[in-house]
Amino acid sequence: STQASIGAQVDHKIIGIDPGAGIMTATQKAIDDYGLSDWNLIEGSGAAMTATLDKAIKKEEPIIITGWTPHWMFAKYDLKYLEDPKKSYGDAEEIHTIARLGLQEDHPEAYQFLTNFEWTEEEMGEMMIAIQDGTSAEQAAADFVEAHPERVAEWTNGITPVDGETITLAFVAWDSEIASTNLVKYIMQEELGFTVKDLQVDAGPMWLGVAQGDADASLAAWLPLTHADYWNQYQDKIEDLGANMKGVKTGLVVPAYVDANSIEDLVD
Ligand code: PBE
Repeated sequence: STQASIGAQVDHKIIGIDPGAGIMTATQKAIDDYGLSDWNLIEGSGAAMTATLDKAIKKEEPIIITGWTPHWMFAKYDLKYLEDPKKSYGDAEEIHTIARLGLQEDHPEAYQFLTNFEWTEEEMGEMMIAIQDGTSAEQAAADFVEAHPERVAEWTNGITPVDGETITLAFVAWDSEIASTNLVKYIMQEELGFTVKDLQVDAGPMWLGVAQGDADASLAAWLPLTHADYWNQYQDKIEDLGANMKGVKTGLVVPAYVDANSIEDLVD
């Protein structure tokens, strides 16, 4: 007997995240690019997606999710990206720090620190896994700073601490951005004298908030592809402070036991 197609096995569902996430737009594009018109992208959140993934893996059931790296799920489970020969999810993706216009003038020390801050997937992984294991985000940031004083010294080199200026960082509750935002908040508060408000919002309001100056900056801009729509809309009202991480990735992800290797394998 022939095995059911992967589509039939998962009811033609791709488990997505919050509707404003760039990976949702990219997945709609993949559905078009690969002729997957009978598939449905399910909206939810990052937390709901990982909960659904965990359940499926415990039962060894097939599942397809929208996934990204860095993410603790790759340390916890045996997962693989589906190959994307049509590059619906882009290529060399980076996470950028973006700032409101005028930040350099109003808060030069914050501007300098945010421009300096750049870390690696491995470093973020330390914090993400600690948070996933139950450490609070704030404690994970404190532990990271204690473990990596030389990195903190590089990022803060030459910056004179301020006296109680307030900075608002907008972020979306994706696990990667919870880690970066909490680390930057901790260093700006503990080492540089700022009061930092972390403002949790959806992706659209995050970009709009920085463009309108309601937020001073965000560590959560995925470019050039994932947030291309937001970038095209707001680039004139935002300053790009450059990458805070290079070599990141998004795509469709499955447990290693799923019998598919490429998005092309999803065609019935
Ligand atoms: N992500 C994680 C985001 C950016 C960070 C890949 C889920 C997105 O798709 O917009």
